[in-house]
Amino acid sequence: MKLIGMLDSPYVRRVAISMRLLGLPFEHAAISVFRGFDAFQQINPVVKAPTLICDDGTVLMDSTLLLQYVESLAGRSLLPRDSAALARELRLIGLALAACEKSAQIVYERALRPAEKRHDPWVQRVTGQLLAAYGELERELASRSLDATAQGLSQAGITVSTAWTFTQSVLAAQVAATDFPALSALSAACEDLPVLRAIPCDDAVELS
Ligand SMILES: N[C@@H](CCC(=O)N[C@@H](CS)C(=O)NCC(=O)O)C(=O)O
Repeated sequence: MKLIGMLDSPYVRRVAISMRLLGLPFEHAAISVFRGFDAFQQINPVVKAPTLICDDGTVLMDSTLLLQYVESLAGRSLLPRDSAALARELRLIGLALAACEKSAQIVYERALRPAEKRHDPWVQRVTGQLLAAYGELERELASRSLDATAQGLSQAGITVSTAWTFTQSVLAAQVAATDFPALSALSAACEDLPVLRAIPCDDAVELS
């Protein structure tokens, strides 16, 4: 299998970390959806990261679908079986993925749209949604955090911490870490685990 996409993408990173945890070997190509658009297009005409090339050549996209596929290969899941625990994890993952999406929209708005064409009400709306997603996560985690040990790390822990690290790397001024102490603490604990340290939020890293 080959995972395409750069590790500064929280979507790519959550899949790479999960595959390592599931014990699934894979090749990695750190191709940018922007600087490497043409090369990416040769692999996946839709140019979405992450893209996974399966061993039979099938090309998959969307991190959640990739996780569904790799978990079926591994024969086990990083999500809990118990339905109440599952609902909580899925809520946290949904909030974290929304935060990733809103962070990326703000980054794209700044990096790709000429300043004179920016629509401030849109940026305000997206920023409000981003802060709402992290506000909900903070509230949830302050009342009950997640297991951040190597043995207990689940998909929610992976996705929440990779989302938070991504947002802090690109929008630290808009999302002040001091306003989100429970999220910051959980993320710091997860980022300190060997599997996350080995797969950093860094566009220069290509996994071997
Ligand atoms: N829902 C998707 C989102 C993936 C996504 O938006 N990835 C970004 C890179 S961080 C991308 O492909 N951007 C290029 C584009 O959308 O044109 C997932 O979970 O994989």
